[in-house]
Amino acid sequence: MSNEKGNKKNEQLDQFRVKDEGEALTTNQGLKMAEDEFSLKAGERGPTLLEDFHFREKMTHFDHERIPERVVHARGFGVHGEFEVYESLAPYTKAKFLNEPGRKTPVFVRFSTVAGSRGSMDLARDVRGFATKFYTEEGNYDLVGNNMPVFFIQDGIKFPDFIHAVKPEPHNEIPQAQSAHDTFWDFVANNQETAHMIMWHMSDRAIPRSFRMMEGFGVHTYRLINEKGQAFFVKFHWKPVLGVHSVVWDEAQKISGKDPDFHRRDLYEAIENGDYPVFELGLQIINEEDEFKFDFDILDATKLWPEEDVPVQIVGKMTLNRNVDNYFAETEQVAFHPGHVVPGIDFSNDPLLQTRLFSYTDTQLIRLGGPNFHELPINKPVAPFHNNQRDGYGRQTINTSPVSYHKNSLANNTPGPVSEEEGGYSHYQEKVEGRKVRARSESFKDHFTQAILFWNSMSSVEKYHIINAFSFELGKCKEVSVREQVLEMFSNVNHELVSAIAENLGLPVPAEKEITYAKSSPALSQENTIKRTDTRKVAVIAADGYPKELSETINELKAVSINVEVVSDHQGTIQGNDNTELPVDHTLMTADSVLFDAVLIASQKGNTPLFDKEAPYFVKEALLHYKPIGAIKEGAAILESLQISGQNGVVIDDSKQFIEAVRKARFWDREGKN
Ligand code: HDD
Repeated sequence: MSNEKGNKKNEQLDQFRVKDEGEALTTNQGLKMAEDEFSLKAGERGPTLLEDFHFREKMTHFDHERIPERVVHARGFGVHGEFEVYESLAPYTKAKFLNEPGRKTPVFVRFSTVAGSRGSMDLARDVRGFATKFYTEEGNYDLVGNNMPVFFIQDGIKFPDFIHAVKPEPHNEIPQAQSAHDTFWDFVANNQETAHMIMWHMSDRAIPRSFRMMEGFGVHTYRLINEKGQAFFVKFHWKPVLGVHSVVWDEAQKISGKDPDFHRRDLYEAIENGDYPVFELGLQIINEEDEFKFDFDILDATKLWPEEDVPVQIVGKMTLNRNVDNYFAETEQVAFHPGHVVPGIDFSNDPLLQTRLFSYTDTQLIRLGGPNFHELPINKPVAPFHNNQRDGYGRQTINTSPVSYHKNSLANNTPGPVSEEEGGYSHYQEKVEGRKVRARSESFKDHFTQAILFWNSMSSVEKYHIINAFSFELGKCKEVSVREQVLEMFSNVNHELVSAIAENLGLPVPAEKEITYAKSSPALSQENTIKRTDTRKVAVIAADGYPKELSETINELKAVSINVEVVSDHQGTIQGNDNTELPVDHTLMTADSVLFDAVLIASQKGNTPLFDKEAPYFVKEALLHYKPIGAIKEGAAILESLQISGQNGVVIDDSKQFIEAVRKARFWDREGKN
């Protein structure tokens, strides 16, 4: 855990931290209590008395311990960190935290899924929220994004409809944290602006390997404003230095049972181990005069800006380096809002963004119980705040002045607005004119071109996964009409895609449409991502009597920052044939192949039947999930018995090659061989 000095947010939080260990038990009034196990009764066997203030206080507090979960993104995990720019971005923005290299701005990041409840599993097929709060000297700036660069709808007035459709169906509250049901797909087919986002949602991006291995996107077009008042359209990106990686769907479903906390555990452990996740901030910038130069409308949140056309400039980095002290106080009570901006950052007219600017404060009012949620320690800016807002539930600030209005003479007209030069926020004076209408802009009406772009950009393995994801999801829909409508809709994207899904569903293939759009964007394919060994997790399966080469191999793996965990048939330690000892992290009962990136097997037999039964199964499952498999000495006998020794990514007695296989992560050419 990093406890940086000079981190203003951390210092501020310190004023609120309380250590209870070693202290006497008191009531909330500070009264020490002599008894906490028994309620106050009239006689030892008599009824409990109303007089028992201690019981009443304890029980009342407990009865009120829960707050409503977030209406979306209820399941999440937050961590602290810091952000710095590499070079001043003054040519684009006057935001101070983006102007000073070397200045470290404290951040709090909450990752989440969208549809599931607070206790749902991490590995749902879903979009991941990626919300960052920068505690800047000029006030809090929130970049509330996702791990996909586009969205399901174009106008936020449809957000309640969309969320109703994806959440568990209202009559029976089934299914939890899944889009594989009728109402979701009925919404999709009848709101075809969803087409592009659905391609992302059916892709591997919806089942990340780790929060540390996914991109983040601000999604909307925002504006940057520099000191001279010039404006630039901007899209924000977070690029993980570990690359973008996913699990496979079968694995995701199994992880959901074996470890529903897989993603939060992964992030928590990485930070505790000092493997701080790093994301680089990227900007795509379009000059104001180029607003109409593209074959899509840059205000449409269902469109991305292909990186090959508008390059992503890497401008800074964020390091996540501290876990929270208390989940509820920090992660549950943190309140993000795309409308929390600082001078130099402004909005565009994207109608999805515009509606979000209303929703976020509104939702905190019910979730956090009133208008003073900005005073909660996690939400409190490090910049001082002064205004004439007063009172309300849970007010903590003690405003001492009798004057709580503006304008005034009694306090010399303070607190009062300050000029832009003095840091006052002033909205970008965009010229707008038009009639009041409820309508979709003509320029928002192409729903399929970028869905095609996405499909064209996928590798054949990624395409195969998309076909399977559609087939799974639609296969779970009961209404044939819904399945048919979706097939018809996606025949606008690709014929091969819908033909394969139709075949899996046993439905007629929709008539082939003429599709001429042939562009692709290599940046969209995960095949082209960074591949590294750092923090990849290898299960070493070994038993007493393991070969002497194992210790050496483990050292080699650790030298390239691979995390090694020993899995055996009993807890405690195991002894090698060279009399070395290894502590056991898991047994074959408590660990499972889906929780690791690769397997290294060093023994053929254990002391218990558990080894004979589970070790080959462990290896076989890793094989079916295309993962690297290594064997040392007699461990190879297990590979022989499974008849897999010749396959790609299966390495015997060669630690260098095994490390290379771990770096590569998956061996897709095994498809159809096992
Ligand atoms: Fe939203 C939460 C991201 C569209 C209304 N949203 C929420 C969170 C993330 C996003 C990451 C969780 C924040 C946290 O961790 O506490 N939302 C997005 C993105 C969108 C988007 C990237 C499209 C580009 N959202 C969106 C629309 C609306 C909302 C169109 C409504 C008009 N979102 C909400 C909300 C939530 C929320 C109801 C629920 C909890 C919260 O705000 O604090 O206000």
